[in-house]
Amino acid sequence: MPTSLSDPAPVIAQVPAGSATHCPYCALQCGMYVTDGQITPREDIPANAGGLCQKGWTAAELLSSPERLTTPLLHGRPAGWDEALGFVADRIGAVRAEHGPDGVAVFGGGGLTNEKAYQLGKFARVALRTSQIDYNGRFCMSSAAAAANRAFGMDRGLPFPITDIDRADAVLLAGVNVAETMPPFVRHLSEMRAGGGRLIVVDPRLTQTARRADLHLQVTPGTDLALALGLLHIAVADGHADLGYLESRTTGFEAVRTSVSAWWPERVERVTGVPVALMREAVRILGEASRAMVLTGRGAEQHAKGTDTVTAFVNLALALGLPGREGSGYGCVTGQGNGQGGREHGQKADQLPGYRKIDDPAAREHVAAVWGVDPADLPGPGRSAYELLDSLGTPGGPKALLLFGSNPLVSAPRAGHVAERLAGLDLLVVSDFVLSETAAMADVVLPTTQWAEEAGTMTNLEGRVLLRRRAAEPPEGVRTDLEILRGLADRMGCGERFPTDPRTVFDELRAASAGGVADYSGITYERIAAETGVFWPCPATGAGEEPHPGTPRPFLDRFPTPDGRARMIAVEHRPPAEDVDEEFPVYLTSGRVLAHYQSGAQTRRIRPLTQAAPELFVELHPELAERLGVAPGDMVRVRGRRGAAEGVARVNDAIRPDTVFMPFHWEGVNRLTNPALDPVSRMPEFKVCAVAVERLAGEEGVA
Ligand SMILES: Nc1nc2c(c(=O)[nH]1)N[C@H]1C(S)=C(S)[C@@H](COP(=O)(O)OP(=O)(O)OC[C@H]3O[C@@H](n4cnc5c(=O)[nH]c(N)nc54)[C@H](O)[C@@H]3O)O[C@H]1N2
Ligand SMILES: Nc1nc2c(c(=O)[nH]1)N[C@H]1C(S)=C(S)[C@@H](COP(=O)(O)OP(=O)(O)OC[C@H]3O[C@@H](n4cnc5c(=O)[nH]c(N)nc54)[C@H](O)[C@@H]3O)O[C@H]1N2
Ligand code: SF4
Ligand SMILES: [Mo]
Repeated sequence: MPTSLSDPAPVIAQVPAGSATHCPYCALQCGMYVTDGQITPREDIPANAGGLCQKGWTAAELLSSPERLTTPLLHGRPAGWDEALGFVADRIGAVRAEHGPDGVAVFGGGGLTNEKAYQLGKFARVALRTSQIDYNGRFCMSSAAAAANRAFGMDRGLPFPITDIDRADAVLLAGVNVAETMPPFVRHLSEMRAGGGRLIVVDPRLTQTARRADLHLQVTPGTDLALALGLLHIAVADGHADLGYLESRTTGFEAVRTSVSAWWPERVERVTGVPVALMREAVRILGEASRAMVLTGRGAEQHAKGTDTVTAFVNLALALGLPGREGSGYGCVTGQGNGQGGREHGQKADQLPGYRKIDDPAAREHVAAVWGVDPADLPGPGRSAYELLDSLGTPGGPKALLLFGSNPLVSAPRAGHVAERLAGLDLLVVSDFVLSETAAMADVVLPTTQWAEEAGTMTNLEGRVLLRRRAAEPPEGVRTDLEILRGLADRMGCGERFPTDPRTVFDELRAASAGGVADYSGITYERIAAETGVFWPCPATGAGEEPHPGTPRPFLDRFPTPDGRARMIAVEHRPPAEDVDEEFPVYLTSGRVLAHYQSGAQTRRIRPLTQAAPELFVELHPELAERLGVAPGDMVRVRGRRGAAEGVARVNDAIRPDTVFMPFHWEGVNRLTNPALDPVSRMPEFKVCAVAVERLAGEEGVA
């Protein structure tokens, strides 16, 4: 009898057995086959249609890497599973006895499959009964999510298939560098441009993406909100507002129109550094297009005003009549592999599965019934990611932390402080397949399986639910995250509530999500395999009824708000939380390079990738370099109010002279970044802080 995916059910066996899966990294979730450790791209997945980036091509190297963890570590020494899990359960028991259930915290990740993210949220609420759970998506998607929920009543990254981009007449990308962050995405933009479409890129740097654009708006870091207000001002003044659409599909336009009236173009140029003529041209291109898209990424979102910035771009899209029109719309370019699904099924501090709110009595009742517990026993909302990390080991804060799928020592803002907080814990437990910087600090490290060694579903940037199959044998000694959670639950007396078979967990997730905003109840592993993915919402239908087809474009007829209309909300620009001054005269911004992924825990262990991008660098403009006496290749120190980091100088005129850029794939930049939080989304201000840059004496480079 087939019982699990390692022993697949008949429909799945029609697909080349066990080898069709998806990339371990970003939200494009490129389809690939993994056969005997060799990777080949899949043609049938529209996002990549046969393409992969360098990270995807080399992803299998980590499966057999000597740096792979294959045995639990207890205070740094190898231990058996029984000893390690027994130790963790005992310590959790002791912390709970002394500090109550909120003494134990959980931190998850947007790279976890839907099944793991769901199980982690359930484990926190049912086994630990703690309110203290959040995840790294708070550093990634939360501002765009908050703005989309506010405007549309639903947060689905792209509310349309990615192939809609191919046929657009105009696309505006605000703070997105897909040429490095999702290379196969560029094909969709190229297709669009080949058909006569125009590309507008807003970025303080002339990135590889901006080089492909018709217009590059080289904005000052932290001023996108002013820019979006200015673009809307021009759109209204020049008669591009779609009044019929605004009347029938939105509310709030009048207040928004009034609020942008003071953002005349010359004022916006002074704040943003973007010339008036370029703004007018951008609006003309968008306004005259019959199919246009406004897309935001982390460059516009990772700010203490990210939610309002995205709201301003959404307002622009709404004024032009784009969202809910086929071939047009607003979208956020989601980041992590399961950045979308990871934010729907309950690893967020304020959330229950199906994108339900944890403080909604009806949601609590529904999910408690699926979990077989009393709704009154479910904890309430907890702290957001940075606030959680900041509270660790403090009076009133958690004393133990279980971490699955994140490396906050490298990736959290004000990382020096986060390191102190982690060091102050009574118990730090990390599940990982490599010894990340954070795992190296842990009391207990639990070695887990990697993407190709386990099954599960991932929801890509389009809201398309995909199936990862088990395509390789895991090394002896490792366990899946689901097995790890089960092992702990067993020792806490509730093991039977935590099955380890991904399909069983998915079936429970479907029931828990039924009736929620992100309804997966009509999606099955078989359907995903047969249809190359299913778009949520996809509610289950009754016996004998046609299955629900899934929802590629959820806003065509109405928005999922109480009155069916999109809500336009007036927002105001304000400066960054930390602006430049005499002591710290340069803006620091941060982001990604093609060869590395996130904190680098995975990609810094893959040789072709470290050869392509070997070290931390600081990108600066020739004018700034000259003023500082810095030559290409010199070591420079970047200093700010919270710490300092050193890197190799890269001098080029692709960046603004008032700004330096550093990638965050190595420890460093986050010692400098500002944990000022967005008041709505609790997203930290990764993309702008004030620094001083100096050449390190005696470290002369070669020009
Ligand atoms: N190679 C690679 N690809 C990845 C990842 C990775 O780590 N490496 N991570 C994945 C994840 S989780 C995510 S979230 C996505 C992120 O994907 P992107 O959002 O494309 O990535 P970033 O490089 O963080 O930021 C994009 C751009 O924002 C610009 N920027 C900086 N400050 C500002 C500003 O104030 N305004 C504007 N308009 N732009 C600004 C930067 O110069 C940068 O070019 O990538 C995914 N793909
Ligand atoms: N300065 C600056 N900082 C940033 C950003 C920025 O633009 N600038 N971007 C932010 C963004 S958008 C993000 S998404 C975060 C990401 O930053 P992190 O949260 O640190 O993400 P990763 O580096 O992907 O960490 C994932 C860790 O979990 C492990 N892992 C991967 N898959 C699994 C799994 O299935 N199970 C388990 N148990 N472990 C797994 C990996 O080996 C790795 O050690 O960084 C944020 N930090
Ligand atoms: S673009 Fe993203 S999903 Fe595709 S191969 Fe590269 S890292 Fe993997
Ligand atoms: Mo992200």
